[in-house]
Amino acid sequence: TLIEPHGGTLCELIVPEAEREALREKALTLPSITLTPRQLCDIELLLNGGFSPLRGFLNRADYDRVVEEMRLQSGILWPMPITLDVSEAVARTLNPGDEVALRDPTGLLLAVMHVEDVWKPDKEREARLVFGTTSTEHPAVAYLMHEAGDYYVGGTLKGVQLPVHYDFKELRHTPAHLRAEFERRGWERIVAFQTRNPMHRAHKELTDRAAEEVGGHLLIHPVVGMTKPGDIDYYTRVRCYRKLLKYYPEGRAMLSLLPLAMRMGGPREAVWHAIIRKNYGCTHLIIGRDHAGPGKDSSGRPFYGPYDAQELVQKYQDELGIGVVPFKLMVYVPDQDTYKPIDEVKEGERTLSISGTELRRRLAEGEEIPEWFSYPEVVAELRRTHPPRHQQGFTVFFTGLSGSGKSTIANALMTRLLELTGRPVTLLDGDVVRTHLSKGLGFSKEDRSINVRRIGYVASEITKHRGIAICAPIAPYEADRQYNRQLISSFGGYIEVFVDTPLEVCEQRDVKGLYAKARAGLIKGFTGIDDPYEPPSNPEIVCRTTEETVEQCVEKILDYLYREGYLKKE
Ligand code: PPS
Repeated sequence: TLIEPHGGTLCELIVPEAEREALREKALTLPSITLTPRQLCDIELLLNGGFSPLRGFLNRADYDRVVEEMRLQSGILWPMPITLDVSEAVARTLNPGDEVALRDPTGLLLAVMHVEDVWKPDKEREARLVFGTTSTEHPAVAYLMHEAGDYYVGGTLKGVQLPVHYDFKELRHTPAHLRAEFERRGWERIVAFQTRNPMHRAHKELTDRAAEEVGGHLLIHPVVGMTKPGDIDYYTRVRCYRKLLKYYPEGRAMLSLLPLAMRMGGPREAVWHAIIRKNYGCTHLIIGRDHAGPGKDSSGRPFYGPYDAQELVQKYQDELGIGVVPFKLMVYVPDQDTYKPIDEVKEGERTLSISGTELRRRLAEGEEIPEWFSYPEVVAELRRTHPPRHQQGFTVFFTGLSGSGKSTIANALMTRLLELTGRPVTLLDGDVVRTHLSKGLGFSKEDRSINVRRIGYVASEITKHRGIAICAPIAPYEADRQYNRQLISSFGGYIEVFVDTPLEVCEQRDVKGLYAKARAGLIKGFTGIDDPYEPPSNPEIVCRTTEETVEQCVEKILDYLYREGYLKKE
């Protein structure tokens, strides 16, 4: 017999087949809310019973007690507010007693909600009590303050269907499915491993030890809903987990994907994870160092203590009914070719470890990743989506006044790259862009901003596809350049080149005669004359065309690309 769900019954909220058609029909007459990515994750676990005993998004009284005491009105332990946030405009159209259709972004009906409360929450209080901080450096607090609507709608759900997934279908299970699978396999003691990162040998050793400790089987239960911004995408991770799975003894481990939207809420989140795993039929949960923590703030201070999560779950262990398997950090002991929890390492014993940052660096530089650290098949999967720099795309983004020499250097750089690499290169020059991409836009602040961000978007796509983009607009505003930098850097290299030619020189050159016209008042809002140019605050390269020739500028940029590894000498 398997462990009881939290609260005693598995609350699957999909109505019986016979009622679904009527519900769909009725929904046509109801107002609709289109769910956000995070709400889609939440509703999946509400509907499939992963969030048992919840029967919908929290109403006001449940919300208040969860925030303050980690309990539902019924007294049952529940640590995380699961709320449906909406804008003030939407909130104004809803009243207690109403019904509202909840849909995915394609319009597909997932559930009908019976509205119990509509209210404006005290977000600051929620942040402080639930996450222990009001700092928006905490991702959940940032979400709460900047992304979530200002009103909450609470009420029970009648589910029509689960959100649709087309990927990894055979690895997605509802709690009922997973429970049935455990029974089929005859598994009774099952320890779950929660993760949002790729797994390497340390994790393999740790999970093996955990399964031995509980005398049972292992469920690798990675989060594929929403994790911490900047994490490795789940497609890559799941391919890695699959490769790793082969290394467990036959019949010991199983992989299932959890469509959870994490909050990075540390201790409270750990209690939540325990409840979810219990609903999925697990008897134990591994809780490691800094479980579900968001890391450190910008001053280097961690949001939670390293073992706060373990302690909180252990405190409620009896009430939760699911066991905690606490784990210390695992380190490699090369002299014995084995992994050990750090507290079992003897004095003077040599240990090795590779941090996430160091791993990323090695991937980027195409450096060796030792076999003691990971398995060759896992590393191969990581390298597929994280190739060394010379196989990544990059963008060289020129900025400078009209007539500063951007286009000339950009064109010269393009021909040199074509000569050297044989790779596809796209030049997004100001004039080309304004003809093909931004026709109709003028030179107001808003239009320039749209123009520059459009260029950034196209460059980011080229970079994502591992090509080379060269951009050469004036790009007079720092905010737009920073926006592009952030966007493009998430896909590959971003190299900003400030063509720092003094206004007097540009004006003197006046290749197109535009400065003369601007001075004469024939062109209004000309950059440098009566419209601002904000010099870049952190360009990778500065070209001074009054001191350097075009060729020198180009060689300087090429040197940089070789030095940083974006180009490789054949
Ligand atoms: S921006 O600010 O980045 O959107 O500008 P960009 O797309 O690079 O376009 C600049 C070219 O347009 C011509 N032009 C003007 N420039 C600046 N201010 C005003 N008001 C203006 N009106 C027309 C000018 O020739 C710029 O080309 P370059 O190649 O920079 O000289």
